[in-house]
Amino acid sequence: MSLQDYGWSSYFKEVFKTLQTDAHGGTNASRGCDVHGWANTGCHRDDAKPVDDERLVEYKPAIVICRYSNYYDVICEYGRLSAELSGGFKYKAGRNSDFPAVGDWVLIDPYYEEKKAVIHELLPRKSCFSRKAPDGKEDEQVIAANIDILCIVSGLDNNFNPNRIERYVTQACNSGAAPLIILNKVDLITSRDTVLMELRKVVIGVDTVFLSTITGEGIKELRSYLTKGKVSAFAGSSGVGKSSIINMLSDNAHIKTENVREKDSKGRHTTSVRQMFKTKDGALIIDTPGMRELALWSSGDALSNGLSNGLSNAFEDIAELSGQCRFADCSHNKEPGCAVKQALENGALSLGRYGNYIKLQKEIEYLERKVDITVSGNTKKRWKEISKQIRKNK
Ligand SMILES: Nc1nc2c(ncn2[C@@H]2O[C@H](COP(=O)(O)OP(=O)(O)OP(=O)(O)O)[C@@H](O)[C@H]2O)c(=O)[nH]1
Ligand SMILES: [Mg+2]
Ligand SMILES: [Zn+2]
Repeated sequence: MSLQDYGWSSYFKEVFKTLQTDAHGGTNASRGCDVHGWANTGCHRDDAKPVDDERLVEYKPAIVICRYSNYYDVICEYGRLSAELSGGFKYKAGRNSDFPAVGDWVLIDPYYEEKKAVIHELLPRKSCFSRKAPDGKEDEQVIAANIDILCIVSGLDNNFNPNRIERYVTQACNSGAAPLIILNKVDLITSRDTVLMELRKVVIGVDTVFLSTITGEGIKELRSYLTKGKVSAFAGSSGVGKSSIINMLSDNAHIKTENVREKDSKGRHTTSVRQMFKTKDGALIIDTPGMRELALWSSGDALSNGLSNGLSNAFEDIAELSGQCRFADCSHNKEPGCAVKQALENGALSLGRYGNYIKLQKEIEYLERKVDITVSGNTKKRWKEISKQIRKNK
């Protein structure tokens, strides 16, 4: 089992390495600074606690693929284990968002023979799709972590509501995931133009796929977005067909689906757990329970800023060399007078490390582009206002 298949990227690898190095030989001072400073590596858990346990070096990274109320299913390099939180973890965690969500990378102490594990740490998130907790408390509920794409599913029966879609798009942009609109049950309508016209009044510039799990239309187009190693979450109201779509995309998903109520096309909240599956192309897809409402939640920090800082921190050597490049905005690729390339040539910098840096830089640029997604002027303005308001209220 390869962790890369589950999205274990250079970003997580670097964070994990830093943690281990610090736990192994770091002084208390450096541990306090680096491990405390999750924010420097792009995490919005600005008060994340340092790792006390010297056994950290023995812990293994694992991804959470299913969250039940008291335990988690995780995948590590040796396969699937059933995991519980350590006492220390529960003690340290205060807010909802401190607990692992599906898509999160955690550090576990594995007990392979019993197929069990204990979760000790949560690695900082690259992105995080949240809403305000539905129980009325001022707290965040993380729906899925580290996702690249948010598939916003809408049914073209009585469920179709462009304003609701706009809300999801807004929250996707806020979370650092690229939104993709899926208009399902296209077999039920005659005019797509009317639907698109209604949608484009509020949402512009977001890719949209017409789909039907009955005729199979649009599945191929949808697959073209869900490529190997990419993580996407399917969200929307109950009964729109999220689980039906996932059943079509993944051979090992056999999720229960249920008819909607005829009079208002409302679903019956059939899915109750968040769970990750794999498509045959190697993409990771998360099914989520239908949402009655999506109350916006802002994680506050500018995600891309955090990530860029994280990159310079993790690759201090390259950051230092960058200062000697001829051009201030050198991308260390083809520019003349590049100190990084020169270090590569004279062996001061290894090709592997340089490769990791470039890959990570691309990932960050991708994230930045996604955050800066082209929603219509009005939507953007309103979104900015909403985000500002939320931050003020925090
Ligand atoms: N006509 C039509 N019906 C569909 C389509 N896709 C799904 N359905 C039906 O819609 C109903 C609800 O589908 P689910 O997949 O259970 O919906 P869900 O979004 O997972 O619902 P929750 O789990 O409650 O959030 C089922 O009866 C499906 O058969 C479609 O493309 N066309
Ligand atoms: Mg479902
Ligand atoms: Zn350079």
